[in-house]
Amino acid sequence: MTGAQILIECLKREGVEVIFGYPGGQVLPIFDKLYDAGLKFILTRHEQGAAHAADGYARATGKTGVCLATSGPGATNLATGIANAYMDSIPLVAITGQVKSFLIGNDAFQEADITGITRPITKHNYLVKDVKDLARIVREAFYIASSGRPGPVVIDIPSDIQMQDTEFIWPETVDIRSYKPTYYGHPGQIKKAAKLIAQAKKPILYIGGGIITSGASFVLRELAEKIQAPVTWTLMGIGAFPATHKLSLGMLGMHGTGYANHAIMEADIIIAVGARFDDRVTGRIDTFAPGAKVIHIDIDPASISKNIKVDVPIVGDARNIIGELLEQLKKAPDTSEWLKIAEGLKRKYPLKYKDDGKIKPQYVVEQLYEVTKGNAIITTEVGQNQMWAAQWYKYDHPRTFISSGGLGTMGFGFPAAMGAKIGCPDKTVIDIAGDGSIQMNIQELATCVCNKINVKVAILNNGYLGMVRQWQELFYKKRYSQVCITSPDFVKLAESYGAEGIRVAKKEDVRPAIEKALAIDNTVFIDFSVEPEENVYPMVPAGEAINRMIEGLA
Ligand SMILES: Cc1ncc(C[n+]2csc(CCOP(=O)(O)OP(=O)(O)O)c2C)c(N)n1
Repeated sequence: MTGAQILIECLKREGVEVIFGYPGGQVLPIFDKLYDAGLKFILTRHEQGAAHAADGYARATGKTGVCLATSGPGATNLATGIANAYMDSIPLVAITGQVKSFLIGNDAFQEADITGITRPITKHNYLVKDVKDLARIVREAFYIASSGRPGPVVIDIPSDIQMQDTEFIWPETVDIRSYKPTYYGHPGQIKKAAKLIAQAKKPILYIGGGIITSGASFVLRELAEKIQAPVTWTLMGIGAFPATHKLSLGMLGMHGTGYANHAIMEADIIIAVGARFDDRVTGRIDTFAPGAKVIHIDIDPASISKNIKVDVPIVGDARNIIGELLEQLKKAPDTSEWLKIAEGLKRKYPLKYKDDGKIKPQYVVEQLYEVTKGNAIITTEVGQNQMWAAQWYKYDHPRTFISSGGLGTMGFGFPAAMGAKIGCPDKTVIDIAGDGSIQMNIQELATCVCNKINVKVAILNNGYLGMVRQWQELFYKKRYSQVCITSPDFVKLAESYGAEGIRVAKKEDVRPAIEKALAIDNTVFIDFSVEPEENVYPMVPAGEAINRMIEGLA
């Protein structure tokens, strides 16, 4: 078989259902074999769109996403998407073409050192130097991408190697000497944690994306109910615990709920699972949860005690460890007083906005929740839209909130929605977008229409790069520098691509427009003219303690 044939055979054996990508000179042999390979291929309109779509597919399904691009500019266009997946620990295999082996290093046409460029933003990467290694490399790439703490893996394949012949040998097993993720926690540490929890008076569960990755939502819920501890989560942890559950405290951090931020500061034990104490969560580190002992469960040993000193570190898979912990926990703590305090905080610091008859972005998100009854997959762009989507839609299931957490990539939500819809065709998929972000990958409208990918885009159109404007308002004396952004006529633009557009300028039209959009069997842009200077509250100023929030409302 040729290298290209081997690649495709390997992808099939890995169970790949769909590849997102874009052709070019250095991947012609692969595209030639794809012609009749029977694999679903989605031709995006930009390689960045392909990477984000593969990422969205992976987040929605739990499977590994695959994207493919040519060398040089094709590969560098993937780089943002690869970094995005890396920051959020998303399993992704990115395949790139490379110039012919003997031209590497010669500044050949469309040569870019993509393994060099992506080294800091991949879990691992490969430059294939011998066609005989290809099958093993593909197998390893999928294994590395999806095991342990998942992440993106790049396979860079020179075009001459794609054409060379060799015998195809499928490696039945993968054995990488230097890579052995730990899945089971240390029994002694688990025992210690169980003991601490049993003595707790004010325990709190602080959970992140790791719960979703490990499929631990169900056992986590069991643990929370058993120890009657309130649960708060990071942006990446949204959906890991039901937002409508009575123990839920919502998201914490910079734009988290007031009650979560106050509660964690009062806790005596923090049980952190699959979360990494990001600065957006802890605020000023030296003031964070002063009275709490910290139990940290994470599959990545490098995450433990990186930002916060941990009392009981447990390395391994969240689902296994929580299961063990449940067995060890003989006696549940009495938290009735603590839950009363948490309830009091909920009453004292509710999420709120001023309803003055204009279209408030929060109201739009609430209506999206009401109309979809919480059953949609929501993707987001980045900025205020993202925070409102996190705050005002209630997520009860894992993999229903898809957002760029670590990198904060504008232009992520729309292609990610495409990928999510391909992975979950029976679900309603809605991208909650800003007027700035949507313009970063708006060309994927063509991909949606051409492939009949029915996603909805709810544009919270405030005429600004809203989140940056908010910072300029609050911290730069309203000196609005380069944040007023013009947009095309989104309705006409959608129509010109063969999609549909709806403009909403009055509050009473919000709900009917959403209902109408959902009934249309096509991609729809709904352009909501929202209050231009609405802010996201509460807000913890950067570098402040997380219970020192700007409330924003009288
Ligand atoms: C690719 C990229 N460039 C710049 C930024 C910095 N940034 C963060 S939020 C934001 C404004 C987003 O504006 P918009 O999409 O209109 O959303 P809004 O905040 O108004 O909801 C910008 C420019 C970013 N996150 N990503």
